[in-house]
Amino acid sequence: FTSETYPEIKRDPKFAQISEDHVRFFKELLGKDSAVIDGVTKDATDDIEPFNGDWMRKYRGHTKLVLKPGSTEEVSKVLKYCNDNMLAVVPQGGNSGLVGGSVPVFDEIVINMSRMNQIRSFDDVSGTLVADAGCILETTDNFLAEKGYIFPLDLGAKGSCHIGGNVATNAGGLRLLRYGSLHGSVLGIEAVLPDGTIVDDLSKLRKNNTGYDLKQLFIGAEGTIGIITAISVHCPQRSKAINVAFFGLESFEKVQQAFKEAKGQLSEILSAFELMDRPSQGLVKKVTDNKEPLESEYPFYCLIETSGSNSEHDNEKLETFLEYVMENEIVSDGVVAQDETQVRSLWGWREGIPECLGHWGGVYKYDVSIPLSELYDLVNETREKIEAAGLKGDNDSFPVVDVVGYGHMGDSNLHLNVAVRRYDKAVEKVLEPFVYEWIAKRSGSISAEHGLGLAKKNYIGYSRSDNMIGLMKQIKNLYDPNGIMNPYKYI
Ligand code: FAD
Ligand code: 2HG
Ligand code: ZN
Repeated sequence: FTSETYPEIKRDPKFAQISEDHVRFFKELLGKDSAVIDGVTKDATDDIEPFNGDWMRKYRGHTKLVLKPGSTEEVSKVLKYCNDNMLAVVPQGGNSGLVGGSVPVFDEIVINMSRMNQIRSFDDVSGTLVADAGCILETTDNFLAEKGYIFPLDLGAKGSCHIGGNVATNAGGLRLLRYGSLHGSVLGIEAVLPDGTIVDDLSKLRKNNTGYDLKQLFIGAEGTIGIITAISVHCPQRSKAINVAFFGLESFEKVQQAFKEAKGQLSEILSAFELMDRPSQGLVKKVTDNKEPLESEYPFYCLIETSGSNSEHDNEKLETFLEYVMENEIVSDGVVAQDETQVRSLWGWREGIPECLGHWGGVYKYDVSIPLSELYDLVNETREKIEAAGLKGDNDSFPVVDVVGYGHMGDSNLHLNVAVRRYDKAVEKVLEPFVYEWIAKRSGSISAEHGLGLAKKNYIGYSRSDNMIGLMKQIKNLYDPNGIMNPYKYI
């Protein structure tokens, strides 16, 4: 999946090659040792390769220059210089993105945000946090935990992703069901446009109906119109009572019934409802060899989390719910975590899936949104097609290890993953455009939460009309007329 395997992408000759003069300018601006990793003048202060490759080891660029600005003013000077000199750039946060958006395609300069990692302010009455874009999600959430608050987003890559990267991708994660989308909880944004303009929209207000809400354009833009340097976000109170239950179920019909009952009976304390199929759990078992939570195997598993302020009240509700779903044979077996260690261990069976699936070499990933009733049909049909093509088996002569489905049931968001021993054109031919056509027929989304990046750039038309794509291009041209921001990606 390097740029060589996308023969249709050619380096745009309008972009300048990085010269020693450019490098000299950046070194003077940012300071040689802490801020510039340089392969142009051959005196790189650090290994440049981790900035060129993505988390999945699927996409690899060829940058020779990584810049780490330490302030909004520095980001502004860097971008203005790049824009004036037609140097293409890629904004990079924690580099945990799953669509190849955070690494260069050719020699674009990587602007890595890790040095901008300070909390700017926190108001413990309103719960409003203002922080630099390069703060790591987990570190930020630990800071909030001490104050009794929680970041309104959680995901498996929390230890490495940046809050700026989360906003740039409009990440969804494990508790969107409870806290909603970042489009709602982000109150303000500070960003820099390619010409160096600082967009100062770091509002702390929940209500502000004074014209266009321009910050929304940066949420989910994937670094194509500017660099987010800080965000202001509304953080909810951290719940004191957390319960986690893990169930085995006989059919996807029963999963849907369980979800309906969970919403009805647990209502305001329900904070996550996650789905895992047997093949996904089988692969986690193979990789970790941990003891599974339930004695028997089931075709489907659900993880339910409740968060509330009164453990007695929450336990009572959860017990009533459990009795109901067991008595009515909606759920076949289940376990409730008894302590914090068990909470983490149960979550491990869900959060550990992406990492375990990569164990055999590669994964074809589809992150889709479809009406709930049909959510799992896509996995069944894809598995049938892969098996019929003779591509799946237990030994090295077969490229496919397994076809699995899991995801954020509560948000109708399925992760269809095909774990492979090697990337293989025969597998790709079965998967595409089949998956995209299947989604388009149901008016679903080909990217529910990971974005488009490089991976999905050719498929946006399956989820957006020509009219919508045309409007997006107009916005791109307005904010980035020279096209230096994250080129060759989706727009
Ligand atoms: P990067 O990967 O560095 O960048 C992602 C995109 O944002 C790129 O296009 C980049 O150019 C742009 N960007 C980054 N920072 C900025 C900035 N400051 N300004 C402008 N543009 C910027 N995603 C989900 O939605 N839900 C999940 O549950 C989820 N779980 C994951 C679990 C694992 C194990 C992994 C590896 C990934 C997961 N992801 C998930 C995907 C990924 O973690 C998210 O997309 C995350 O929000 C990316 O943040 P990042 O800082 O790593 O950004
Ligand atoms: C998750 O929900 C992430 O675990 C990753 O969004 C999904 O790797 C994937 O396909
Ligand atoms: Zn996800």
